[in-house]
This record gives sequence, C-alpha cells and structure tokens, in this order.
Amino acid sequence: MKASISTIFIVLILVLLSISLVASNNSVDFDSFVGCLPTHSDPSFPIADVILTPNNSSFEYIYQLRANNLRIFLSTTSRPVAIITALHPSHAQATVVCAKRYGFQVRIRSGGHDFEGLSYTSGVPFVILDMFNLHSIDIDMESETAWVQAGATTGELYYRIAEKSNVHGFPSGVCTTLGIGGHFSGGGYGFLMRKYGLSIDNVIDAQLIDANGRIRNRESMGEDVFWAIRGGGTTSFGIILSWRVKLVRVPPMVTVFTVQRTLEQGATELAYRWQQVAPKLPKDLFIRLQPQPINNGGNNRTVSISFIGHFLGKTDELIQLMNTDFPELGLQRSDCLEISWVESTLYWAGFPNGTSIDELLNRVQVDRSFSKSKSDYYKAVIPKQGLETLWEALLDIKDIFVQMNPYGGRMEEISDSETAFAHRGGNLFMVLYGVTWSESDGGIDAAGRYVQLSRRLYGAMAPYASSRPREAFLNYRDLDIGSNESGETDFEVAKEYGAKYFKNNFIRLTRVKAMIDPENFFKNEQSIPPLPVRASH
Ligand SMILES: Cc1cc2nc3c(=O)[nH]c(=O)nc-3n(C[C@H](O)[C@H](O)[C@H](O)COP(=O)(O)OP(=O)(O)OC[C@H]3O[C@@H](n4cnc5c(N)ncnc54)[C@H](O)[C@@H]3O)c2cc1C
Ligand SMILES: *[C@@H]1O[C@H](CO)[C@@H](O)[C@H](O)[C@H]1NC(C)=O
Ligand SMILES: *[C@@H]1O[C@H](CO)[C@@H](O)[C@H](O)[C@H]1NC(C)=O
Ligand SMILES: *[C@@H]1O[C@H](CO)[C@@H](O)[C@H](O)[C@H]1NC(C)=O
Ligand SMILES: *[C@@H]1O[C@H](CO)[C@@H](O)[C@H](O)[C@H]1NC(C)=O
Ligand SMILES: *[C@@H]1O[C@H](CO)[C@@H](O)[C@H](O)[C@H]1NC(C)=O
Ligand SMILES: CC(=O)N[C@H]1CO[C@H](CO)[C@@H](O)[C@@H]1O
Repeated sequence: MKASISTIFIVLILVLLSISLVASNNSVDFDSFVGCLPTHSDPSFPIADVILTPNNSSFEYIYQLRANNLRIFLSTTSRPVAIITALHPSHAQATVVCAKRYGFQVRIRSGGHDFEGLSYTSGVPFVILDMFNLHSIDIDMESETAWVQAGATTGELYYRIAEKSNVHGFPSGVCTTLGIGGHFSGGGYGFLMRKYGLSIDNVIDAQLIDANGRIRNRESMGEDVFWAIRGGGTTSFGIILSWRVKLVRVPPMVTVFTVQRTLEQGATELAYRWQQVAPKLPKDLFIRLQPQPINNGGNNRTVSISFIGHFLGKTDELIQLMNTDFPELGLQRSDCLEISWVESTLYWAGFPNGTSIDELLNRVQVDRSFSKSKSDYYKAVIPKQGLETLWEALLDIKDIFVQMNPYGGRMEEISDSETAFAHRGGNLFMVLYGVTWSESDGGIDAAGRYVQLSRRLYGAMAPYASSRPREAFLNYRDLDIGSNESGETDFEVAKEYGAKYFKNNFIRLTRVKAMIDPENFFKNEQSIPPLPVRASH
C-alpha cells in the first residue's frame, strides 16, 4: 500500500516535471521575436521605429503613461519584454504572428483603463501591443457613420462628431479618456443608454486582427464572431483595429442638471423613490444617482446624494416632465443648464461649466490613483433598510465612488442574446462601487485594507443585488468574481465568471472562440476559453 502510494507520488512528480519542461520549451525567444517583426510588417512603415524594449529610454514612460490603476501598476514587478506602439495595422499583425511563433503572450492596450490592469500586466512573458497611436476618426455625414480606430478616446470621438454636426452624437462612456478599443469591448454605456442603448448597439462593422494575423471585417469574420465581439470581451477573439459606428441624432440643445440632498434632507426617501421612477422615465431622460460620504463639519459625516440628469430636450419641457413624474426631487430651473450635446459630455465628465471643448482632445488620464472596483445589477428595489446598509458602508470609506445607473428604455427593447452583452430587460439599474485612495492615504501599502473594504461593501449588498448568478459588468472588471492565472484558461473556472459577465451567452461565446482562436492564443485572467470538445455535445 505504502509502496504504491509513493510510486504514484513519483509518477506524479515525473508528470509534473515533463509538463513544466514542455511549458518552458515553449521557447520564449526574444531576439527571434524582434527579428521576426520586420519580416511580417509593411516596409514602408519601419516597425523598428515603434519597438520599445526596456533598454529604450522612453520604455518606462510609455509603459506608465497608460497604466492607470496604481494599485496594479505598483504591485507588479513583471514588465513586458517589449511595447509595440503600432503606427500601422501591419505592426499589430506582425506582433501577433511573431509573438505566437516565439512564445509571448500579447496584451492589447488602447486607453489603459482596465480596472485590473489586464492590458498592461501578465504573469507570463508578454509584449504590450499599444494601439493608442492608431486613433483616426473618419466621419461620413451622408451615411451618418464613422470608422473609429481603437486608439481613439471617447472624448476625441465626441469632439470629431461635433466638428461636423451639432445634432449628432454617440452613446459611449462618461470619462473622456477611455480607449474605444477596450471600452466597446464590454458594451460601453453612458447617459444616452436609455435612448440608444450601448456603444455596441450602434456598431455596424469592425476590423479585427485574428490569431493568424489576418484582418477580417464583418463579412469575412462572419456573424457569429461579429456577435461575440459586441460585448463579449473583444480581447478573447482578436485585436480591434477599428469599429464602424452609426451616429445617433441629438437635439441642438440638451439640458443637464445636478441636485444634491443629504440624509438630513430626506435623501433616503428620494433614493427609494428614484429606484421606482428612473428606470421607467421617458427614454430622453437619464438620471444617475451618486451617493457619497461628506464631512458635515468636524467629525460629523453624512451621505450626500447627487441626482445627475441628462435630458434630450429643453429645460421647460424637462421641468414639466419632472413635475409629473418625479415631483419629490423638486427640480428647479436654476439647477439646470441648457447646452449643446458636446458640451454636455464635458459636464458629465465633471468639467466646470464653460470648459472649452478642446479639453476633449486630452487623451491621457492625468490624475492616476489607486482603486478597486466592483459592480452589481439590481432587479428589485432596494428596501430602505438596504439603503441604510449602503450608507453605513459608505461612511466607513474615505473615498468611494458609487454610481447607480438606471436601465429600462432602449436597454429593455434589445434581447439578452442579440449581442454578447446579456444584461438587458428586467434590470432596474447597474451599480459601480469604486474605492479610490491616494499616496497620502497609504498608497500601495493600504491596498489590502481598501480591497477588503470594497469586498465588505459588496458582501453587505448581496441580499439586494441580482443572484444566481450575481451579474457583473465586464467593463468594470473585477478579478474577485473568478479568475485564472495569466497563462491558462480553465473551462470550469471560466464558467463561473462567464455566467456572471455573460449569463446564457457564455457557452455561445466559447463556441465562437473555438472557431476563431481554437489554440487559445488570445487570453487573460478572465478570457473566454474555447469550448472543450468533450463539452460540445
Ligand atoms: C475613470 C473611468 C471611467 C469609466 N467610465 C465608464 C463609462 O462611463 N461607461 C463604461 O461603459 N465604462 C466605463 N469605464 C470602464 C471602461 O469602459 C473599461 O475600463 C474599458 O475596458 C476601458 O477601455 P480602455 O481601452 O481604456 O482600456 P484598456 O485597459 O486599454 O483595455 C481594456 C481591456 O480591453 C482590451 N483591449 C484594449 N484594446 C483592445 C483592442 N484594440 N482590441 C481588443 N482588445 C482590446 C484590453 O486588453 C483589456 O482587456 C470607466 C473606467 C474608468 C477607469
Ligand atoms: C523545443 O523547441 C524547439 C525549437 O522550437 C523544437 O525544435 C523542439 O522540438 C522543442 N522540443 C519539444 C520537446 O517540444
Ligand atoms: C539591452 O542592452 C544590453 C547592453 O547594451 C544588452 O546586453 C541587452 O541585450 C539589451 N536588451 C534588450 C532587450 O535589447
Ligand atoms: C531602442 O533602442 C535601440 C538601441 O538599444 C535603438 O536602436 C532603437 O532605435 C530604439 N527604438 C526606439 C523606438 O527609440
Ligand atoms: C450633524 O449634521 C447634521 C446636518 O447638518 C445635523 O442635523 C446633526 O445634528 C449633526 N449631528 C451632530 C452630532 O452634530
Ligand atoms: C455657464 O457658462 C456660460 C458661459 O460659458 C454662462 O453664460 C452661464 O451663465 C453659465 N451658467 C451657469 C449656470 O453657471
Ligand atoms: C488565479 C486563479 O484563480 N487561478 C486558478 C485557475 O484555474 C485553476 C484550475 O481550476 C485553479 O486551480 C487556479 O486557482
């Protein structure tokens, strides 16, 4: 008995050894990788000019410039072996072909906003393909469409549209430095969501580089792949070079407002009411609820709730509508600002009234901080007792960013399976819990404590949030909901986070993955694995 156990043990060790030998032989060969790049890219755009290795003086600067979450950046010691700052599509194609051949993983970065830093870190030898310099925006007003390259930011897109028209816009995120490449990947939402749905609901074509380095468009990738890259986490399927979008119509003037109420001013009652009203309002009106702890003088802390509104129409009409549908808020004309649509993007991004729209062209997030974020979907109204729980948790945390975004409207008209984005009808709102801190709050040494606080808050809200699965928003990436190591994608583990991010669309996503990237070249800690053959029946 003893003998056979130790025999099994020895066999096991031998098996493990041979596995690690094979793995290490996956000969990571840097010189060959660099030598390979020019032979696979367009010689009129010398790729040597855009290969940065740790020896280049600008390497560290470029690496950090779009490594936005300091919690991730300062806790990782692994560096990419190279950063390819693509200036031509063939640079991205060559990166795929050569990285695959010489054993490197590719991490694709556009805006660098990934909450868990998956675009710029990895546990295995990797290169960063930085798409930031591919940022052209080509608008055709006749067809009301645009080709937008992956490295363009949301701010640039809004600016370029406004250059051509004051009655067109696009439904994308609120922060103006998000990279279109990563942002659309998980859906992309903003204050036009109730009217026009997500960014991906207005995408009509795309250019995708597959694992063989070929560029495919909607026709050549096929409808299954085109379905998957809209909300399924594009990075599992290939590299987005550009998206073709359909612009949407907006009135020349829109109305924005912010109303703030503290607990002492009846904020709990208002938040309770908001949950019932906001998802059912006319589509033209989007009211975000943003509670935050504030100092009321001395150690007296309270919660202040901002009701931030966007209305596709004039102030008069809005006041009338609010008097009918949500009189409790007591919206006044003086709370409102009537501005152009493009100005409203600045307002929502938090810039003061009067900021020049040139601000939209600032492509880099300047104030990097430490953060940990999580998300939830709610299908039932949180009772007042639940709201009190939320306020208590907020009062425990110095800097916390909670945003409650109403669904309904257009989001309810699109089925869960129309695109890979599965959180549609039946949701009242989606919530972001973002804990942020700075160097003066303890920096990286305080990370453990802040991450714990975010988990405690998440735990406290469990009784009220969606369950089985507890749904999560892919763009608010959270490795706590299940993740794998950088170099492998275990199907059983993926089923866990897959159900939360994609619900019933997960299995179809794994089928598409098996079709377009059967060798699972494109992977990260939460990517979609190819459907295993045994499970495909
Ligand atoms: C301050 C802030 C505000 C935000 N506001 C919103 C909001 O209003 N609405 C919303 O929906 N989301 C919002 N988000 C979340 C944001 O949409 C996601 O973090 C998104 O993934 C960012 O895209 P990126 O290109 O900037 O990031 P990156 O870190 O570059 O990329 C994110 C992910 O996409 C992959 N990826 C990047 N480029 C490509 C490409 N070209 N092809 C294939 N895969 C690629 C990366 O590998 C990574 O996995 C916000 C995030 C932050 C930090
Ligand atoms: C290891 O890699 C080399 C070079 O690619 C290859 O020739 C060799 O067959 C590999 N060995 C094994 C055991 O896979
Ligand atoms: C960096 O430079 C050193 C010395 O000049 C050289 O030995 C090394 O190969 C270089 N590394 C890379 C990644 O280019
Ligand atoms: C990086 O450094 C190498 C020398 O180590 C140099 O030949 C190359 O031009 C540099 N690349 C860039 C993009 O600056
Ligand atoms: C805290 O501030 C609120 C609002 O200003 C006030 O009503 C309350 O009495 C204060 N509490 C204490 C303990 O000072
Ligand atoms: C906003 O700015 C404009 C000019 O930039 C000014 O005319 C207007 O009064 C401002 N409105 C408010 C509410 O501050
Ligand atoms: C980081 C992580 O969670 N890795 C997991 C990946 O999948 C394997 C296999 O199921 C797990 O054992 C790891 O813990």
